[in-house]
Amino acid sequence: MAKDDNLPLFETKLAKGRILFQFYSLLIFVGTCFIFAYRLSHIPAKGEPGRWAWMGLFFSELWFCFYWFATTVVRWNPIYRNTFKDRLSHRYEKALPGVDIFVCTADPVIEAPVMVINTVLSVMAYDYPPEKLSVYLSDDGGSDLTFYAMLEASRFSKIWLPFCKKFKIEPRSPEAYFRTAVEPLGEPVLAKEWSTVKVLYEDMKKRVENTTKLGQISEEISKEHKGFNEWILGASRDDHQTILQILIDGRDSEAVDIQGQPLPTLVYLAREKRTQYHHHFKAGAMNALIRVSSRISNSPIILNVDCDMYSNNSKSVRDALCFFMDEEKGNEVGFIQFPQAFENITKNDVYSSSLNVIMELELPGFDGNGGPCYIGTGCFHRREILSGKKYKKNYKADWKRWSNRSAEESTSVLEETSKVLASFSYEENTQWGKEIGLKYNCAVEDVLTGLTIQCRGWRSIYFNPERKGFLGVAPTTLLQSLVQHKRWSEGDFYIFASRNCPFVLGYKKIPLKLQLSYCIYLLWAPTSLTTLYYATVPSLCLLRGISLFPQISDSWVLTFAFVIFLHRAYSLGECIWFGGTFKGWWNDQRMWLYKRTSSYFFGLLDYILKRLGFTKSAFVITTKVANDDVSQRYEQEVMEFGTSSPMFTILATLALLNAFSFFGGLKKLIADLETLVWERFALQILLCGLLVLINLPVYQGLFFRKDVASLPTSVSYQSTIFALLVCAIALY
Ligand SMILES: *[C@@H]1O[C@H](CO)[C@@H](O)[C@H](O)[C@H]1NC(C)=O
Ligand SMILES: *[C@@H]1O[C@H](CO)[C@@H](O)[C@H](O)[C@H]1NC(C)=O
Ligand SMILES: CC(=O)N[C@H]1CO[C@H](CO)[C@@H](O)[C@@H]1O
Repeated sequence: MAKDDNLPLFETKLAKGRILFQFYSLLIFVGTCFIFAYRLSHIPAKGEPGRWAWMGLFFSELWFCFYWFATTVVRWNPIYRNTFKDRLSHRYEKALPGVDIFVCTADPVIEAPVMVINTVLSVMAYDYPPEKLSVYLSDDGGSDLTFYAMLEASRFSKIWLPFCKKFKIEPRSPEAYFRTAVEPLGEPVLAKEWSTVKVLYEDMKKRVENTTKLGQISEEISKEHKGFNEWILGASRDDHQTILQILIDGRDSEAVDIQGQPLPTLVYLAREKRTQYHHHFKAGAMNALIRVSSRISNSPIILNVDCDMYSNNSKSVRDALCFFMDEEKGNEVGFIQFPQAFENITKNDVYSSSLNVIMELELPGFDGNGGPCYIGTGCFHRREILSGKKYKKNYKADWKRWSNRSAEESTSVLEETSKVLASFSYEENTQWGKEIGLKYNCAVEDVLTGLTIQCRGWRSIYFNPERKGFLGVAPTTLLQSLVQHKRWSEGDFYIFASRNCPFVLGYKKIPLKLQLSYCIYLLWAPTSLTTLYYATVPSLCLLRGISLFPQISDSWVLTFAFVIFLHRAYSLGECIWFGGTFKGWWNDQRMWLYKRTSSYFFGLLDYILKRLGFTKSAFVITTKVANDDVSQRYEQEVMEFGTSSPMFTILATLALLNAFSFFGGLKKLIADLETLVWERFALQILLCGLLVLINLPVYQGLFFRKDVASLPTSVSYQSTIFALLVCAIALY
């Protein structure tokens, strides 16, 4: 036995510079105490104007302080992980477990089939024994176009996989690879094969795109595979029988690539859908996949990725196994979450969609507090935990006893017997969606499912390698970004306000610091109210002539200045540290405000309306394809409005309201140079001015831009009227 046989398969490191952060937190804490002391000792007397506004402000500050406390708990103790893949393969190469990979897509128009198969090909090409890999595509769009693309992918994989392995290329999504790779002219062998494969890929892409554009399968193509018959029988998007096709059966001795090596199993699934039944969106699709795969391959490890997230690192499976198979700590690990990273981020990240601080700092912080949440994609699970298994001391994974399939069972028999598992009736009156599988009836089923798993005693691990494991496409318009956050905030608040609240569900099951950590996302929605308050009331009071902050000559002003300055300076530092720019930070501040005043506010409204029984939940997928104009504006970092949406009306109203108040305040200042207006209102004018500054793109969109992506005139009218109305009410 070699002596490294006892060494762990992964290591954990503490973040550096925690002392500095702790010192900073202490300063903020003391500063905030002073602010509260000021608020309490200076409450306007009964009958004086502004008493209620003052109380509201005090309450908002209390709330912000609590929220800040939760974000500090998250940042207190971030940890970082590192794996030793060489030790893994040295010890376990022959005994590696099977891995099932789920890719979910929901709409052939929004999620282009070419993108979907690129993701599928990238995960088929993992550096892992192919006979142990099975890739499942769940197509909730139930589209023959996607099926056709998968058929093409299954053929192309026979060339692509050996090519990847022979030349060890990265990344293994053909589109991403050929987009960035330079032709290897120096190496004749590679160069020849390289251009052949490239041409073959481009041809296939053309065929898939042509068919997608046409919107239907030609008769010639439909003769190529028996699977197309399912659509001839009449399958529409929301009403069809289960369609299950095993495109490559890894057990089949003929399923080999052009070099005679085995291929991963590849399965296409469109679960049964009937218009009269609720199908539970992605959670329903995942649960159908869990059942179907348990019949076909039943691997002990499941990876799930969204269809726009290709694998950027062919070793990610091995990374994940280093955690699961570690002899000492591996057995308590339930799931391993990789970060969500994007390749479409522009330099200054206008919509703040890189989620950098969340991925680089907050989730490592969760890990330090007991384990990251599950974020729905790029996550490896143990199959058992998805069937509701509780962690027990001395649990030991058995990586062998898995396959349910008898040796002589043919592919078509297997297809038939697996189909029932994806049918509707199968779930009726069972625990699926409740105790087993992913949870239903929540817009962020992933977070809820992850929390439940943690409460069953399993540890989760966050693994964020330098080279990202998965790369996706970030929202490229303002509305997409706002709508996405609306759904998240609504679902998150739903969890908080239900019996699944971390403080209730997790009581004595997960550490208190982890329960608190969850709050920073679960409480997004209510944070909208205090933000709205802070963004309107001080400005309106300025207009009205009510002072809410200390005079500039008063020493109390120092505490406000100190806390605000330090807090923002820290945030700027954090942003720059994780690879941002100053402008990127400024954009992030704007998006912080916009998300809180529109997305989270509407998320809260939606939650309340749903509770009162008014609206049904609808899962809105954010578009992953953009037309050329939109992409161009995105690349130039010009803010995209273009349509009228209540969210834009709110944003524009707030922007105008602050502009009016700001100019009203200035007017007072100039008219009354004697009477110390500046003295009394300095902080309010400053706050209002900052809000105006941050809203510059909105004024541009309202008045100065003429392109199609400016704010529509209807929004301009509405917001102007609303803003004037509110100002008038405040004045009289
Ligand atoms: C795709 O369609 C174009 C015209 O729409 C045609 O010229 C081209 O040959 C088609 N390509 C393939 C691969 O079918
Ligand atoms: C993706 O992988 C490539 C190498 O294949 C690497 O150069 C690149 O940095 C990776 N991207 C990210 C965001 O990590
Ligand atoms: C949807 C979208 O905008 N996709 C773009 C992502 O970024 C790549 C490279 O920067 C573009 O080629 C895509 O069009």
